[in-house]
Amino acid sequence: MENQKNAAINCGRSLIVPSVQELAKQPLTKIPPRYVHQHHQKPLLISSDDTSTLSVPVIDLHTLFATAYGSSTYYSELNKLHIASKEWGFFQVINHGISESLLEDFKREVLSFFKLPIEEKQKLWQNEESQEGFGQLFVVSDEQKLDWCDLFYIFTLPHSLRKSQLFQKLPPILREKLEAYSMEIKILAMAILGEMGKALGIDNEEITELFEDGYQSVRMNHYPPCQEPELAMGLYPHSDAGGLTILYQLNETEGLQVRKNGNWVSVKPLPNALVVNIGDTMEIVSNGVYKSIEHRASVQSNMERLSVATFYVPNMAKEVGPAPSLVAQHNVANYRRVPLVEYYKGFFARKLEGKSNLEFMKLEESKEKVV
Ligand SMILES: O=C(O)CCC(=O)C(=O)O
Repeated sequence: MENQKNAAINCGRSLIVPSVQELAKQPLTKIPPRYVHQHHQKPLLISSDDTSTLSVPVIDLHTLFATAYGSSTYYSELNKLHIASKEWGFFQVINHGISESLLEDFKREVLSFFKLPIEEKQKLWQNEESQEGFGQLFVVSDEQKLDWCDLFYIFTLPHSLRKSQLFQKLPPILREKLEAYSMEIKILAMAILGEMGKALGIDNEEITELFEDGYQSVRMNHYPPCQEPELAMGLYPHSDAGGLTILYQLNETEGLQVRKNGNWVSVKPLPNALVVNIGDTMEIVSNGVYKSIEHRASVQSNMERLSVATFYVPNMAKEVGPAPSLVAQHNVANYRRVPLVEYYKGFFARKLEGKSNLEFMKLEESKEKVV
């Protein structure tokens, strides 16, 4: 068991890269070639009459959590959640139950954290053994293009897996707020997963058993202003490997873009809303009914942007595969079943690129589908 635990927090490592925030402070007119991405695709420009059909759906969680189960109001909101998860893989949630004061306090601490002098940040930089800390993720070669982003990555739950020496080095108020935020996000993720289970017709015990003692990691992203935003990429297009990701956009600067019908649609930050997206694991658990959608982050010439993504993942000691109750309903399994730890090692060992890790999990129609 101990080995499984250690494997879970050591799914791989990323090459150490310099701080983009420090680079962005220099009087450059051009960004270094390592940050220039070719084939940049502009976001879809939405005309005013298209806005309603081309913005990520908004779900009112109070309606789901507090309305009588079985009422038409409840079912109508549950149906919105179901359609959003099937057709967008992304939605924003309002009235989610996390207090405004906690969100504000956590935001303030994350903003100050990224303002620490570089000498202080270096004490918290990733190292040869671990991808936790400041740096970038998924950097697997010296030739690979880099994102215009500094991140701070840390495992938060379960407590037994935390790197206590890293936690202890965090500024005390940030540590306290991160602790509170991560507990609230776990409660929220479990509640949303429960509603998804109901919408999909998955036995409740299956959701609980898979996710209850799940793993959680937090990725704080800082995208500095960029001299050539049309050439740089804040975060390369990817889908998330986990069950659910809950994203807090800390300021009003737009940047998150979601792939929809082959175009990029911007997710406008709404006050006190959180963005939820389906990860590859949930796509697999839903037997492909829900979709984990590619997304990316763009950068701006004159404004910084900050976000915090929390990844909620089943316990690594479990296997990932389609929920048995859904396979029984669908009469077919569309994905393999593998130990989660194997699945995640594959994810962290690759350059972050589209949905490449999920492809490996898909069963081919003609040969391998099993009931
Ligand atoms: O900053 C964003 O909006 C996107 C963050 C994200 O996709 C991630 O951290 O994986």
